[in-house]
Amino acid sequence: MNEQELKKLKLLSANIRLDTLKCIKKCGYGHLGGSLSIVELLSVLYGKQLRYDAKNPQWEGRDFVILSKGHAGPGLYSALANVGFFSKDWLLTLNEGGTKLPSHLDRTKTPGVDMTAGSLGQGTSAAAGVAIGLKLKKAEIAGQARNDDTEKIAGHARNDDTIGQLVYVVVGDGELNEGQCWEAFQFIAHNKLNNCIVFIDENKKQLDGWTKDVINPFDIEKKMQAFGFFTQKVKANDEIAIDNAIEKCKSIKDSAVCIILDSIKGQGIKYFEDMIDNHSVKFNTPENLKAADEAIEELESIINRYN
Ligand SMILES: Cc1ncc(C[n+]2csc(CCOP(=O)(O)OP(=O)(O)O)c2C)c(N)n1
Repeated sequence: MNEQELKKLKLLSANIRLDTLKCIKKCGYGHLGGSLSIVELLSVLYGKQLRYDAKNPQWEGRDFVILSKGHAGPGLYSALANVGFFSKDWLLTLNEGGTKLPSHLDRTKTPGVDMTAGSLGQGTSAAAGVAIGLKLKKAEIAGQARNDDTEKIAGHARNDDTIGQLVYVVVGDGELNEGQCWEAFQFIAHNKLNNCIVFIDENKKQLDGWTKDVINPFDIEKKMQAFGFFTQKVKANDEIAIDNAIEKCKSIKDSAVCIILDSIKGQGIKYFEDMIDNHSVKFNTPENLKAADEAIEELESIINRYN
């Protein structure tokens, strides 16, 4: 990645972080911690890696983004608004009656949202389905599909070494408590769905506290390896590392791929990183409001410096 590209991604990260904070503050409460921990990932996806057309969100040739931890909607909305899917004014209607931006994702309401999510775990199965569907479609286009023999089609797709449309699925570490995740991972690994990049946002916390204290996922990377995934672990605030890891995934032909994001809940804003209970943050105390205003000021000055 050259300096110009990195600057563009840093600027996008700062804007996504700023807008996430602003819209949750305006709403009065919301899932700040888990939205902030994926800001740099969203920046690399929407600023560099993804194929999309913001003016035609349903474009058939697009890559799919499935934010399985659907409560992090405000982060995704801020990314979508920053790359032109809809006006930034919409962000200030977060979770209001009649809004197009509900706190949890709804693909029937928001342009650019590919999967309705909020009930944890389900996005992993949807991602597996979309990924194998894309493989089958490609095999069909290539003329190798036989409608009467899906086994054969899947077998062929497995050996396919060209990378076309991709599925990017983002899963929380607390979300791994859902058995459905592991069922879907098995399917993705068994079918060697290398067109589905599984991101696990390991921010070490979930709703009720530390993930290890609620239901310990133990060593997530080792578990994904044991399930048959090619894995990489990267710092979640490092756009270059995330980008390189995605590039590496794209070169893997013969197995499923997973990137574990070593992240901090509340990432990028010290006050919210340090807040013990930062899953859903309420902006109803002078301390939280002051911290938000200071962070907004700081992010705006970072953005001005980049511009
Ligand atoms: C099936 C299901 N069970 C419980 C919940 C309640 N819930 C919402 S968020 C959350 C914690 C998720 O933790 P994690 O995936 O680590 O998200 P992050 O920390 O990144 O916000 C829980 C248990 C839910 N949304 N869906």
